[in-house]
Amino acid sequence: MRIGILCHPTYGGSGVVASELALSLAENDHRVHLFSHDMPPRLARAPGPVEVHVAQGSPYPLFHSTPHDLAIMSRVLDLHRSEGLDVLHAHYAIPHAISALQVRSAAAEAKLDPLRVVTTLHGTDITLVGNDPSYAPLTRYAIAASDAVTAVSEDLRLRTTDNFEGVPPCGIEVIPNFVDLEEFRPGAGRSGRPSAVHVSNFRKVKRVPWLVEAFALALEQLAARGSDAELVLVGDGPQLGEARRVAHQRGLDGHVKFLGLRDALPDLLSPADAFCVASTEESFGLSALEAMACGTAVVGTRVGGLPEVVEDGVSGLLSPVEDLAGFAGHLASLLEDRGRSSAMGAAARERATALFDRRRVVEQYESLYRRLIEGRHAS
Ligand code: GMT
Repeated sequence: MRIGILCHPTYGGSGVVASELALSLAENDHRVHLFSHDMPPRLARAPGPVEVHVAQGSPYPLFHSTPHDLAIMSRVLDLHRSEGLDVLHAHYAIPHAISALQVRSAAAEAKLDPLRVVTTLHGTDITLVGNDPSYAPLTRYAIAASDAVTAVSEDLRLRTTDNFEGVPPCGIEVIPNFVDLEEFRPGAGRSGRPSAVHVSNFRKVKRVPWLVEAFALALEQLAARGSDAELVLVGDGPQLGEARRVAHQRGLDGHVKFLGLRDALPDLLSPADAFCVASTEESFGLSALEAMACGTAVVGTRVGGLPEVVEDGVSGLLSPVEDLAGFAGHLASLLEDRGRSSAMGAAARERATALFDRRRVVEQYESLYRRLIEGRHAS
């Protein structure tokens, strides 16, 4: 198949899913083009035969900001005209689904080969951004007009049908995120000071300062029993400064390590006794899945699709979103009992293998594309 993928060039989340999907499809001998306004980091360091198109547009004094979305649409249309595409797969509704639909219309008007638009909803494109009154009408249109819509969790599918009245529930298929079990695998084992790790873009929704507070409470419990631990924070973003301030105020300078953006995720995830996710919203939790594949149990909040990824009490421990003491208690229990954290980590790896194996999930996308091309898709 000839497949075009549109995505945001993000370090995590949808940018990673789109890049990994592009690489896997190319490995399966499809012709794959990826379009973005910058190079997605996961793709930049991969050798796979995906053709990447970075379109940024030209600045002009009339524009408040350069409309790179239009430049991307132009590039897709040009490629469809010259080489032809069967499917255009938009990751994140705003603006990519709209761009893909516009290209589909332009292609139809020019009597080019038919183009099927698949939109994958990732989370905040429905819950925070897409639901905002300034974007909601367009998000509703994107969902209704796409040839197929997928959501990365059952929770997100339900939220979409609740938030966007009139979208038929059967019209949204759940295709979960996935992980490469070869790349993300358990390492040599744990030794030294017990550690918890967190990876994110440090946006408000991830609540990293709250996580540092929870770690401070956990450390107090551990210290009272003569134990010690550290928290490793990977990533960068708007709340990095506040997280640093909280760590300093709580006297945690020797216990919290800030590593900034890193690529060597398996090496950072696999030695940890726990992976922490303190988000107020999480449609799936891709980094939690990557940690699970590395054999690391998750301490998290019971929000969104996270309970579909982490089986509470088996592959991790989940607590209500405002329960700081509960979260801290879970963290302390895994940091002080290596036997328990290892057993949960092994269960986490098993769950990642059984449900979220890259090859199996990529097949689901291929099957959806085929059904669309053959005109067999129900909606
Ligand atoms: O968090 C975001 O706003 C970014 C978004 C994305 O598109 O990168 O993340 C969402 O998509 C990821 C990939 O499907 C999911 O693993 C994340 O859970 C989801 N983030 C939220 O729902 C907050």
